[in-house]
Amino acid sequence: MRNRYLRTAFTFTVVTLTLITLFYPSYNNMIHVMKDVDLRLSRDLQWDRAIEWVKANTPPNAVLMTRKPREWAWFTNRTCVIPSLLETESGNPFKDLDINSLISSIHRFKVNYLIVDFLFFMEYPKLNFLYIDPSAAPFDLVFQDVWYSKNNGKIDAYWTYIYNVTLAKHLPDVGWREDTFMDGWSLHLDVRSSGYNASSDGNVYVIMAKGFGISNQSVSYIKHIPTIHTFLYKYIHIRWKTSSNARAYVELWLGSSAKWSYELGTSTTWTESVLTTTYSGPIDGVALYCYCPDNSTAWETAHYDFVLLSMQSEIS
Ligand SMILES: [Ca+2]
Repeated sequence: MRNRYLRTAFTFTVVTLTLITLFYPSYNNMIHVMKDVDLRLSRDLQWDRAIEWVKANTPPNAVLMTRKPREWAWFTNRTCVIPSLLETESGNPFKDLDINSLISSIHRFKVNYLIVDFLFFMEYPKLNFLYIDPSAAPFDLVFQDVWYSKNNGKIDAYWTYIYNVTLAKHLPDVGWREDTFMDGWSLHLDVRSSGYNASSDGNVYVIMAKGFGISNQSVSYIKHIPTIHTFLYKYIHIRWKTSSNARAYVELWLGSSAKWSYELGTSTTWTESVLTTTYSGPIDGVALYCYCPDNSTAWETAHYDFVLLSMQSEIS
């Protein structure tokens, strides 16, 4: 019995050792290849410090969005997704990707961090402002790093930016409902009226204008807001009414230029409108109008109950 046991143990040991001896070189070789790839990619693309930052500063369940999801998943142990269009006319799912589709996929895949590097800059032409000018991005820049490379005496800079895109999912509405209508409005435009005024009772903002005598004239007031981006704030909710000869207008401004204007029209009863902005970019002001298409000389009015810029088509 004992003899048979020993024989079995011996055979087992010999077989195991033989297997290890046979396969260890290729296992060992694989490990070296993988380590090589690991180091080489990491160094070539200059992500080293960005990778360390992700590992040290993001929770293990954070979702990253990057042009190289496999490599970033390998290096950081985080879930990674690629920004890409599902359908595209040009056949290139990267070339046509704009900020609106990027934000949709950020929401869809519950992304927390967006990695923008030189490769991202090259492959997403409609998003290259995220590389060129991070201050224009609608996200929080949480990390940046630069690496310089000397090519034929010329020095090139390669940046890696990491944006926290979580905040973009929970932005509060911007605008005016009640007493926030009271202050900060200033006369913006007065075209040939003989009188104008704007006031708020803490609930409704009223713009009055009279005595144009010629058609298509207007009075408007503007209020400045912190810079926001209409590709995030896509919708304008507005409750308004006018006198029978006036029309209501709303405009979005950046600095001293109007970026988008919309004619609400005439309504002598309160009307709620949800507008979708077609301009995509930053704004820092909203102008409200009392526009008079007729040559009436009577007082005309435009009333605004609320004006809210929002990410959603429903007011939250
Ligand atoms: Ca109100």
